[in-house]
Amino acid sequence: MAVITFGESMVLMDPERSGRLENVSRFEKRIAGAESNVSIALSRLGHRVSWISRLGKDPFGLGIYRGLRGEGVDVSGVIFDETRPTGLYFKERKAHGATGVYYYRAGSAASALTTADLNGETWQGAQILFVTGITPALSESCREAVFAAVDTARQQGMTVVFDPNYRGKLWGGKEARSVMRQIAAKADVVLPGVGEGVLMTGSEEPAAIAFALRSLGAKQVVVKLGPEGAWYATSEDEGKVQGFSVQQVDEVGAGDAFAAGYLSGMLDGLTVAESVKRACAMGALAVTGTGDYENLPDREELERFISGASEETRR
Ligand code: KDG
Repeated sequence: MAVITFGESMVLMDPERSGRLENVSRFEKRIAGAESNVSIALSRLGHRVSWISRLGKDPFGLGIYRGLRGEGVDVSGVIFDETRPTGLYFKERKAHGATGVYYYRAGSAASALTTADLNGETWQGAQILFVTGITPALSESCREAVFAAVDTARQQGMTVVFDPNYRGKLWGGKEARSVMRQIAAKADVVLPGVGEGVLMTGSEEPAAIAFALRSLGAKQVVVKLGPEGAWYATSEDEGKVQGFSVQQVDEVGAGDAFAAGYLSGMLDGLTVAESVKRACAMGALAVTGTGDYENLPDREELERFISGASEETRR
């Protein structure tokens, strides 16, 4: 496998229309989860990726398992939990365009994930470990698993990529800040949004956030700026990459698509700036449709999108 990742996936109940959730009665059942979104995005781009998790032994867990397998993601490390359910969450599409989320995931199968479930000893040959700041917020055993996985990956010479993915509904800012800083210090690449950067470093400017995270130990930092693009910093180079302009439908999943674009660039040996451009293109495509990953491209579509957008800029 090129990439190993693990975390919780849930059934997403996606409202058929916008408006307050108490007045919405029809939902479409989908699959959601930051790490599985990244896995699907990578698989569609032709990379080999393994997603590890615990799912409830229920129809929702089975649906997620089959959905990911159908997308070409390796799910051989997934464990079905006989006693705990698959997590669930509802989206609310607010009239003014923002998206609200309501979780039903406390005590879920994935929250019982342990270090032993990851089988880190089988990762030899993999290039990248991708972890998010959602997993350490789920439970003590999940938090331990993240730190153990990062240590194992480092020992095996893998590149550790960390997306802080702060979820205020799962834990408080103070605790999150401390844990995320510890993970960032051990990561090779950190991919925060500006808000997460502020939380983790206290700095507000992208360049200052990147500098602070690099001072902690991260080698590359890419600060996501939404439609504006992203700011990147490494020991050799720093700069801004312009984003792509699209009609936004649903912003959820954009960060995961961005991460996948960046990982894909790394795996293909692109420069940091080129990888950031690919990441921005993936993020832009993700927001053009509803669902976390449904709108994500295959490689040909992605290349067409990037070159089409550059054509337009030149005209
Ligand atoms: O990035 C999108 C994810 O946040 C969403 O799919 C659900 O993983 C999720 C979470 O925990 O918020």
